[in-house]
Amino acid sequence: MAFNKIQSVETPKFYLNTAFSRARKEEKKYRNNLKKVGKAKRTVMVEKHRFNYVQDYFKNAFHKLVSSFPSTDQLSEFYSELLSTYIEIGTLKKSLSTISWAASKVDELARMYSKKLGQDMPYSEVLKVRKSFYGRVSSVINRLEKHLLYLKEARRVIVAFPVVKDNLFTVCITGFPNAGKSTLLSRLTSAKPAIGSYAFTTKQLNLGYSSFNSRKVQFIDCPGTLARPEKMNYIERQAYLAVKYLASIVVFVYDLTGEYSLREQDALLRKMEGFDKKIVFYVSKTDILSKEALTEFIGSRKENFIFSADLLVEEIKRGLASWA
Ligand SMILES: Nc1nc2c(ncn2[C@@H]2O[C@H](COP(=O)(O)OP(=O)(O)OP(=O)(O)O)[C@@H](O)[C@H]2O)c(=O)[nH]1
Ligand SMILES: [Mg+2]
Repeated sequence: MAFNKIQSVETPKFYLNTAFSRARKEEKKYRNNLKKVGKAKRTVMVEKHRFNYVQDYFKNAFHKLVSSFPSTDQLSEFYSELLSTYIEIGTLKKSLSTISWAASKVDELARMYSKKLGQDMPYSEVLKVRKSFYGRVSSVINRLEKHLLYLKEARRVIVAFPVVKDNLFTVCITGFPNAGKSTLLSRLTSAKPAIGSYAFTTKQLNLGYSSFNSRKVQFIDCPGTLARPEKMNYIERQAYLAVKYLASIVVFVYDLTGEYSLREQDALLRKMEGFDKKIVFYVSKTDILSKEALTEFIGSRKENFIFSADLLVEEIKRGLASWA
């Protein structure tokens, strides 16, 4: 999804100034090409050209703007829910359709006012027609203010969305803050995520890709504790939706080096189990973990644990092989 292609959104004043000042420049160029035409006829031709320019400007600028927004009906479930978390989709649609409506209204006005320009009209009358035309166009465009503001805000939200692929076998790496998720991502893929010795290092969804048996696999580093579903922050919300809609397998990273209690980590695991996805258990930092601690942990659990990235890859390959 090419969210970075969304055109920047300006104020009504900006669009009006641009349209009118460019129309004036265009008019000059056009006038120079009409030296052989009689004065009265030329005045009217030049004015019509100006009206046409304004008409085309809004048609093109607004078409470009509206069509650069993603079509909300064609979004995948992941993006659809992500978008509706931050943006009122009905308002977005209404704003976009009002912008398109304004372009067609300007089109209609340009035709109507062009017809008012008579062949033998004195210049003072021509100016009056232009003034009325510009006044009507300004009133249509000025009415767009709140819609343009809404689109500006929607754009700000949408361009920051992670660019995920929703048709690939996807491994979501989850676990408590500082557990080693980003480190694992950097071991499994060529991604170079930020790795910090403190919790909440990852502030965006880190994505990485690898190919196994010539099949591409997407890895998503999904941070956050998902502690309060109703109060999830921006990144937690993305992580939650990635697990819900994109994960083919969830890797749950346990950190036994003591920073967070097992009880807390287990609580996050319960939440992951709620998604009904296959979960693979990985224990990080085994290089600094005592053998006793590890043995005690494994002995107290019924799940199978993986301790190395290589063995994890084998597990992912098995999942990939049985994936449709
Ligand atoms: N010794 C050792 N340290 C590790 C290992 N994996 C991660 N770490 C360290 O643990 C700290 C946290 O690692 P990250 O990969 O940033 O952890 P994270 O889960 O992405 O953390 P957040 O982004 O805050 O959720 C860093 O200081 C890493 O260097 C490991 O296998 N062994
Ligand atoms: Mg991280």
